[in-house]
Amino acid sequence: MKPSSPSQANQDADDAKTYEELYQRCTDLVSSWPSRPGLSYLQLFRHEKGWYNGVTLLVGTMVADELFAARPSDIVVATQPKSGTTWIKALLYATVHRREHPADAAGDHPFNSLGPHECIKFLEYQLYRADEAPDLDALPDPRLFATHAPFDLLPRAVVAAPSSGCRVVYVCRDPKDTLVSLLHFVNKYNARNGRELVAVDAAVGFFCDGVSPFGPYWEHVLGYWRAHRQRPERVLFFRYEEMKRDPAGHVRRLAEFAGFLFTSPEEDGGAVDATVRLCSFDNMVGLEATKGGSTQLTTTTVPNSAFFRRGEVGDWANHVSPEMAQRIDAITEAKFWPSAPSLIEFYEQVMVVKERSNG
Ligand code: PPS
Repeated sequence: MKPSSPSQANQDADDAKTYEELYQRCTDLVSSWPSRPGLSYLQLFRHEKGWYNGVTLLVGTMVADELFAARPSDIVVATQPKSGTTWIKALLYATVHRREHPADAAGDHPFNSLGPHECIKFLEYQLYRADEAPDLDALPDPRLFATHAPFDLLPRAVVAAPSSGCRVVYVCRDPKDTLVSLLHFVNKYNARNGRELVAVDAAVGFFCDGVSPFGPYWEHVLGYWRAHRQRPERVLFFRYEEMKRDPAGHVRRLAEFAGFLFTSPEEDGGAVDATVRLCSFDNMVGLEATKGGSTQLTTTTVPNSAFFRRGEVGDWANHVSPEMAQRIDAITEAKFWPSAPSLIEFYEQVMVVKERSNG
């Protein structure tokens, strides 16, 4: 049987002598693993924990696992696609770098020329690429990284905390809004490239079967939730909906977690609110870097504007039928209830299944 386990594959790759050789060995392995279409414009490849869209991201994850050397000051943003990645990257970058780049410095802020995905890069999409090994040693502390990988596929050096000391910030979002956001993103790509669009019922089917990028959705959330419960000082766990409700509170928690607490003079001077405003959907969407810039993600050049659509809670109701929503909510309840009742309690506020079964 062909291997579909990154850890097993990494054992095979251990004797690779150069970066190129390691990358090629992982590519050869992943290319032989089972694949199928799913909620992506790329073929999805099966690994022991779920599905990855395209060979390159899985290879990048495996190579990062082999080579990434964590520092205690590192902070890694972890999310599933379309859960609030762009927003949390902006908030973290703006918070950590506020001394050299004050949030209210209008035209001078790096966000005017760089999108959040260029300020905090993905390990698997942008850093561990085919062409050359990234030179991460040269980066000053604190280094900020991002990943969409499930917790179990994080680089071993990240999971090795507390010896590495590295911290993780996770954001999750109502699966229905995550799915709808992803569907729009995929279909925008399909439209740009003259491909057939994915219908919403097919998208729901893929999502519920777990055949979505870095899916299944529920296992991804649960992996980070368990890690957060075990080591809250190492894994911060945010919900997109709560960030929308209280962005300032989340900026303060983020700052404290990252070791960049806002001082009293900063609080009095409105630095928290300035950070919230700078990173708000309405502000970011109007920046030149968003309107005219793009980000290279593996081999795809993505216009930065594609990372912004509506930025609302509950937009799913405009796209997903009540029956489809009920199907997703029933899975959420079944998956989260045994090990994460407080997560289900939270998501019950945005679920239709309870209301229907009560009514
Ligand atoms: S990606 O491709 O994984 O990085 O996408 P991600 O950033 O996780 O998700 C994109 C959705 O997040 C919304 N968004 C925001 N919401 C609130 N505030 C800010 N600043 C913000 N920036 C992006 C974006 O509009 C996508 O959600 P939808 O529902 O599609 O609008």
